[in-house]
Amino acid sequence: MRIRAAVLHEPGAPVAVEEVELDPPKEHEVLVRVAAAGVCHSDVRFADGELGPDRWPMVLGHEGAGVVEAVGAGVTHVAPGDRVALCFVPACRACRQCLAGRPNLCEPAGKASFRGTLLDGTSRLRLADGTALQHCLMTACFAERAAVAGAGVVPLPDGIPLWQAALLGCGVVTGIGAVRNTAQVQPGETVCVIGCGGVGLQVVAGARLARAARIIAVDRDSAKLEIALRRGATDAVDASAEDPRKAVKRLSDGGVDHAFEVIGRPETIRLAWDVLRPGATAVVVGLAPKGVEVSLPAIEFLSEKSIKGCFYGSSDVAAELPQIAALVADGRLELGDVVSHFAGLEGINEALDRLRRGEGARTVVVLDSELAGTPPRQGAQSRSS
Ligand code: PAD
Ligand code: ZN
Repeated sequence: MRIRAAVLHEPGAPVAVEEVELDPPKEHEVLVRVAAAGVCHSDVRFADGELGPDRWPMVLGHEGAGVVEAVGAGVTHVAPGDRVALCFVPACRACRQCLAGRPNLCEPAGKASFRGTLLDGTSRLRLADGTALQHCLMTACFAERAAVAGAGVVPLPDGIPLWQAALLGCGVVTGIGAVRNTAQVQPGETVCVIGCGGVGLQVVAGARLARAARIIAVDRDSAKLEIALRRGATDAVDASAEDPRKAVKRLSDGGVDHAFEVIGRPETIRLAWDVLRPGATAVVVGLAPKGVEVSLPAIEFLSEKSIKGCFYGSSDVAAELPQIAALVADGRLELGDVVSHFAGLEGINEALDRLRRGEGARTVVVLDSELAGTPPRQGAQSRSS
């Protein structure tokens, strides 16, 4: 079928919104009518060619929600008409990482994701001239429809509009999972969140849900720091106005138990390290461009500080996303407040530019306004196209 999609032809050029061909789902795959999709800084990394060569042409988008339209043979956990969130690691449940309890690091899913294909190594997407298109993180949801792996759709409970559910499959699962699973923050501990964009604001909420005693939000945009305070941060540090290293150390009485870096830059990864108390851990959620290196003062390993990576919140998304959606449905986790802008598919370049400039928390691209549901008037500041 012919669908409209946001296509990255080559980094540096604007993303094109055009008609492409989408083949029907094969065995163990699902066709989803996309309702809405969030624009994440990882999309900027792809669009700017920062994740290495050969990652285009590609249909972008990896955070979204919609309604199942068709299922391939062997898919039994969803049926046409079901509301679903998209998940970009369709875990095989059989490889050594899956069997070791780390389905976010599923090996076959990782390989396909890196190739830009679905799990069988082929693409369902083509340009009008027949050129195969890559699927961004096996999701490719800046498009009217998406063909994805069966395990790439997670059924949603009622009571959560799809424009909000669109955020679950990347930013929310990653941010909440970073706190719960990667860092395992305990009640009463002290947390610092460096970078309070679409993902960092979920880390803040995760820390509140984990009952951290002190949650210090760091950003250089005061608008996002205000949202962080509303989501449970106890302190805000404007890195454009004061030295964040000194401020966090002062506020945490010498250093925090957990520092989360949610930007992907060497200087802020170093900052996360520097604000730790002895024995504490820095978690790097931010995705740095390929080739970027970080240096640490090695003598400080003597104080038993550690640093660890985080992919997809170290989460078992099929199990945890419904639990997180339930928190949203019963009012314990707000999602609408992180949405700063709505856009149509044509607004994608503007949304990517806003992220490059550090403006706005999350843009939600609405592909089907009827399915997406109506956001409250005061929910987002503007509709950019
Ligand atoms: P974003 O652009 O919405 O947020 C980044 C925030 O950092 C913005 O609020 C900026 O104002 C702020 N910022 C930038 N530079 C500085 C600085 N020097 N000091 C203080 N604040 C600063 O991005 P996002 O929230 O969509 O994504 C954040 C990162 O997380 C990004 O690198 C993305 O690729 C990565 C990511 N990782 C995973 C994962 O699985 N690890 C998943 C999803 C996103
Ligand atoms: Zn993302």
